[in-house]
Amino acid sequence: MSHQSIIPQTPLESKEHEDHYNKICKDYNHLMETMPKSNGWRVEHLYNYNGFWINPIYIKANLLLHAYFKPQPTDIFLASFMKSGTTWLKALIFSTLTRHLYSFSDHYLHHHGPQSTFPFLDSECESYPISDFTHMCSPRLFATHFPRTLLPESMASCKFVYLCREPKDVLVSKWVFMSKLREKDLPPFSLDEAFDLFCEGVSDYGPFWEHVLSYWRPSLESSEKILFLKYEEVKRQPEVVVRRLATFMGVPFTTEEVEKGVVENIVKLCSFENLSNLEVNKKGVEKFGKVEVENREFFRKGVIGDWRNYLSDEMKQRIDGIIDEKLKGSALIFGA
Ligand code: PAP
Repeated sequence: MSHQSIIPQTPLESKEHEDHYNKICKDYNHLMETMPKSNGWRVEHLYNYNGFWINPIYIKANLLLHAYFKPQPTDIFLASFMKSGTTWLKALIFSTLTRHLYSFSDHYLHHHGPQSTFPFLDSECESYPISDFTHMCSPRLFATHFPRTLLPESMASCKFVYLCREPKDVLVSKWVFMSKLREKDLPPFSLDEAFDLFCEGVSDYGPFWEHVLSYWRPSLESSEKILFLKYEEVKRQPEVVVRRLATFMGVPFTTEEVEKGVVENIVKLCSFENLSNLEVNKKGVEKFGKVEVENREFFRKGVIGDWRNYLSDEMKQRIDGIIDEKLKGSALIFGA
């Protein structure tokens, strides 16, 4: 599917609004004609937008986000590279923050997919007018896959939880997911092709290493604003991570809560085994802009190291070499 130029669809409130929106449309159309493009994973092409490979829908969303989204200092963002465990972290963050509102025997997450717990900002900004999100209680929670450098500077006062994951597991998870959602009129997408593109940095929101570094570097300077997490550490020590999350979000667990097992209950509620077996996550569907995704697609295996079932030794050597080189000097490392 090739991209289409955007023209205003909605009657706009005033001449000033109309001019502003028309300018954004013009900028978008100009970008689409000038940006380098490469093969896409789900859609035909990704475009290199300020150093990152982005689906055209989200380039437009990014322009609208910059123009209209008004962050509040109390907002908390869950930022992640795709397929790093966003679904899991959404469930953990939501159930930690709302722990006084739901009982663990009849919880919101028993009836709703984790992706529905708070808005995915990138999709929310897909079309004009975007919501002002003023109906949301404070602190408002949002998820995004945009790298830090593609987000407005005005978000600097907000808190970010950043989640990343071992890149070979990300690659495999992303290839399986995108192959399923791939537009039907496109040819099949082989793992070899996905692998080569990933190594060149070309996958939605890539290069992987630039994305991770865009949050890693500022997290070193302001750990009170950016909590940098790895999927593997959440897997190994979920209770420790949930307690860190609560403290970071300004709602630390009390001794009484810890003694009553609230942390363990949250971890159990959000475990892969529990969530993936719920009816809502076997049969339910979530809408992201115009794209519908079955909840079960967000739960595949949920393990560390599944790349071993897909990548050869040679592929491992190549991708590890690239990641080592790109992250050199950053002190950021991923386990094998
Ligand atoms: P997204 O980028 O489309 O939002 P995201 O949720 O970040 O996807 O990643 C999905 C991965 O998290 C899947 O990994 P896999 O393909 O290697 O299996 C999915 O299985 C895994 N996942 C989802 N929920 C959980 C969970 N509760 N615990 C551990 N892993 C999980």
